[in-house]
Amino acid sequence: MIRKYVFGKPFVTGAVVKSIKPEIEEIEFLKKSGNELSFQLGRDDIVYGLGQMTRGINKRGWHYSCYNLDNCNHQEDSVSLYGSHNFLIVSGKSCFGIFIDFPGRIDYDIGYKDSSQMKIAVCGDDYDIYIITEKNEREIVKELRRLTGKSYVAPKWGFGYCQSRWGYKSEEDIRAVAENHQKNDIPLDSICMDIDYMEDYKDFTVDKNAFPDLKSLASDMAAEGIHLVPIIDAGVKIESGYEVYEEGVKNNYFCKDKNGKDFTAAVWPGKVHFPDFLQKEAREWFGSKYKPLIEAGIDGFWNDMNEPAIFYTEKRLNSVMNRIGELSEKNMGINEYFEFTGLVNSISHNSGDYEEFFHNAEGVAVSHKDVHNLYGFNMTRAASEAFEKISPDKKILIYSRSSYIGMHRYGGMWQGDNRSWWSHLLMNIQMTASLNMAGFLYTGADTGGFGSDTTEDLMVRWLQFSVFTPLMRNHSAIGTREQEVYKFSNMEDCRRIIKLRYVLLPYLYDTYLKAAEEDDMMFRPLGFDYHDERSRHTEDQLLLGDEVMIAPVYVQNAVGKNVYLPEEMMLVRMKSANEYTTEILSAGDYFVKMPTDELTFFIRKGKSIRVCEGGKNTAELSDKLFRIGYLK
Ligand code: MIG
Repeated sequence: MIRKYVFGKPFVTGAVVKSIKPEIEEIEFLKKSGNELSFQLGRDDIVYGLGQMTRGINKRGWHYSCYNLDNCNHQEDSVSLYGSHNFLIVSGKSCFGIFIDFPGRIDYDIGYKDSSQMKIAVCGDDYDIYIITEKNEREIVKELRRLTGKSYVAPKWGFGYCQSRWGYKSEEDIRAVAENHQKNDIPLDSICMDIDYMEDYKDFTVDKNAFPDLKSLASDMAAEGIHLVPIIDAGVKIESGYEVYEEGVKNNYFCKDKNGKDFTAAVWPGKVHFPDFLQKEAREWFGSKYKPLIEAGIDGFWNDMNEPAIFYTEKRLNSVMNRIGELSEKNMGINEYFEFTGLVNSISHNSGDYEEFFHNAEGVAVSHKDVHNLYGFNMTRAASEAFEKISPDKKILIYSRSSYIGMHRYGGMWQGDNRSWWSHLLMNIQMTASLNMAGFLYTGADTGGFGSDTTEDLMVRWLQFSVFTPLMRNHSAIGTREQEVYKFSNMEDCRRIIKLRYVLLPYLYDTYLKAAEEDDMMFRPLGFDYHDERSRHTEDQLLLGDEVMIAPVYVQNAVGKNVYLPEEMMLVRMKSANEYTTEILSAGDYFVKMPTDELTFFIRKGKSIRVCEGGKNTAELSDKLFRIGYLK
């Protein structure tokens, strides 16, 4: 059951698809005072949720802020990431879900200042609160999905292995990736094209020197079963004569500054304007720009920098420069030195810049600050709605960096700029469960880690987790150690795991489709199905569908890990479709050896999964299907 409570005059975010009559009674469960909601946490209560966020599956013991942020240095103490998913489930004596539909900032203190108190501060007066009560956590999630709509369904090839790197500079680089996969017998379904393919980082352009004939490249790749997936950034370069810029200016499709002029910020292309994705016309216009690429044979995209990320604005840069000028005239003492570094660091991703521009929401000027969390959502909506028209018969793959609840209807998301850290592998595991709660089924993190240098064992361990997630993409940042798996001495182990992805694909894709159809989750915390204390507090094992439990290794040099089995399960060790062993283990604790050259997972009591013999890509999957698990 869902109850809706309306405060003030909420902005229509587009998160919700079902209209519900608001209650007039006092809000249930939570105490409201001004715009702060509080809840007394019981000793054993778990607080699930917040989608894309740092920390564990249980969000207790820290504070968070849902305000989309490009934070490529995020770690344990970060409080904001790329998306905002204001959905929590309190599970304990009472069990209920809360969804706050508000496009500005919301701060959460979940037992941080006082371990027995949860406090939610909405930074505004106008919002909807939905309280969901159902018989268990999984049903609460389903009810949220019925409220916010069906999850986007990615094409099957989006489940293939993807190789990506920021720094593939030319057609030759792309062809080399394809060839190396072929030569080394490593399956591959797609290659991402990062910003380097564009001419001067201009959206919807292709650098003619580096990529003289994108159409032939795409068709050569297609012949090998490989899809190209170019990136599109939010900011449109200011350059006279550049069509996208000219049209945007002419039609008032860009966000405006305080004086009604097109707002300028600097991102990769240099000075840019931001399309006003809150305007329907601007969405239709921007969406139509994907068409030539689709006509050239492209059928997948990733939308980046759409928080939107801002490297600097002229105004802030000038004021910082002036102050630095003043400081540099003196002989800088230690205090001035710290002021100086602080000033420099304040230039990028400064949320103060969000007060400087405005959207035209159906004729009303709205400060970006108040609707900030809707930007990436609407960029992806623009693309997704356009794809329905441009390519009604063929599903286009789309995933975004920034998001808000409701965007799950239009596309998937990747988990942003992580690092090649073991802690980020664990975070990836935990975040996958939380994202599923918020409706984001098509998701995955940069396998191997984006920033920092990866290691061979981190890569194979990460693959051992990503092998289960919808997006399985090896992506890394320019300047870091190259991490295409064929560059590693442990290529054979990596190849084995990637091949197993294709073996598992019938099961994975079916499970995903079923979750999308039934408004369900693909990945769940153990506590959703098992209610014993150990299960409820397990942070590093997940349930996949109704059949599988996974327990990935995320510690360097580990030979295995402690695994908790809430009930009898079958331990499966797989090296390939033809080489695997199974062993039935009764409920309890085990140290399970997990070598890097096999995939280790568990099949739940009485269940089985349908797999195949694999293939070099999703189009050429073997039709020899067989079952693993409890077979009668
Ligand atoms: O400021 O396009 O998250 O995946 O490789 C960095 C370059 C911009 C951020 C994305 C990342 C991508 C990178 N982009």
